Amino acid sequence: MTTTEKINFSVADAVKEGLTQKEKSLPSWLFYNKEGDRLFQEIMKMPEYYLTNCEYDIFQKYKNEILSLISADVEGFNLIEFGAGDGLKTEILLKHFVDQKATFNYKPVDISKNVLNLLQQRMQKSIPDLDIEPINKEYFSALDALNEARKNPMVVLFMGGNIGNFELKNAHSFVNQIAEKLRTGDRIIMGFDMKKDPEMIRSAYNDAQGITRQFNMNLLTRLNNELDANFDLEQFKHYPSYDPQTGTTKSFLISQKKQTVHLKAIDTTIHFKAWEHIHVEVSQKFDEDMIENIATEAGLKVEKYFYDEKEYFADVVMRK
Ligand code: AVI
Repeated sequence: MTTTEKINFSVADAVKEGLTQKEKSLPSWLFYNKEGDRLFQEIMKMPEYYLTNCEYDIFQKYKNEILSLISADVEGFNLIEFGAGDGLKTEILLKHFVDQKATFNYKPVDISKNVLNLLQQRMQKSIPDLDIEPINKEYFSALDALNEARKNPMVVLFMGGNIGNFELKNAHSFVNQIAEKLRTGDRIIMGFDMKKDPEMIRSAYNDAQGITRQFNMNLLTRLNNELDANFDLEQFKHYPSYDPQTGTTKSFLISQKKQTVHLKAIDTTIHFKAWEHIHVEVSQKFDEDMIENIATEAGLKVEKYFYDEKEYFADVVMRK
């Protein structure tokens, strides 16, 4: 088999498209290969990366209030989680809901069968009484499929600040698209990382131990391995920026000199000027006005902001 036959074509297409544009960029989903998943787990343990602990604290503190809110006027509910990951934080809610004998089922949605299998094994072990039904589909087709057969309201969970990885206008359309598939009374619970001290935000994306740097650089290693490319990692630099005016964190890989990189498997040569950047990630930070705008545009009403103690992060309940 030749290298070209072995490559994953969606990776190839995304890379070719991203690196041959006038302003070079790569989509952030490319971070998450096996090594990228491992490095992201490490990032979440870094003292600078406050997001994970904040959301963990919110769920610990408000699990009962969250349950009261979503179960108050219904006989039962379907809890649909988009991109559950390792499920560590969701487990806090699920355990509590089961202990309280709430009538609900848990439907994690992911396009990776492997992620779902691991999650199911984990949940069945830690919460044997949980009614869990993984859905191996894309998010919107999962909602379509659920809508065909459901009686009870839906609560869509999208946590961890993942909404911030969309460009702001795409975050709006993502929520619009979910909301279009909801019925009156359905809810979304979404995690938003809030605007805060810019120094703190920049450190979260530039930790002292250099794990985030490795996470970003791993993208180039991935292209070297999967697309038979010859990026010299020593010649690229990880650089995160935060703009307090827009609340946008951006991560760049910056070419430290004029250089040429060849990606053999896609038969592509890329020229870099000295200090030219590749834009690799957006991590948007929000304030309440921005969240209200997202909700209102989608025809949703913000019911409640659940904040951690320092108000760094919010899990927001929005209702149709
Ligand atoms: C997954 N996502 C919410 C993370 C974030 O904070 O934007 C990804 C990340 N990138 C660098 N550090 C963490």
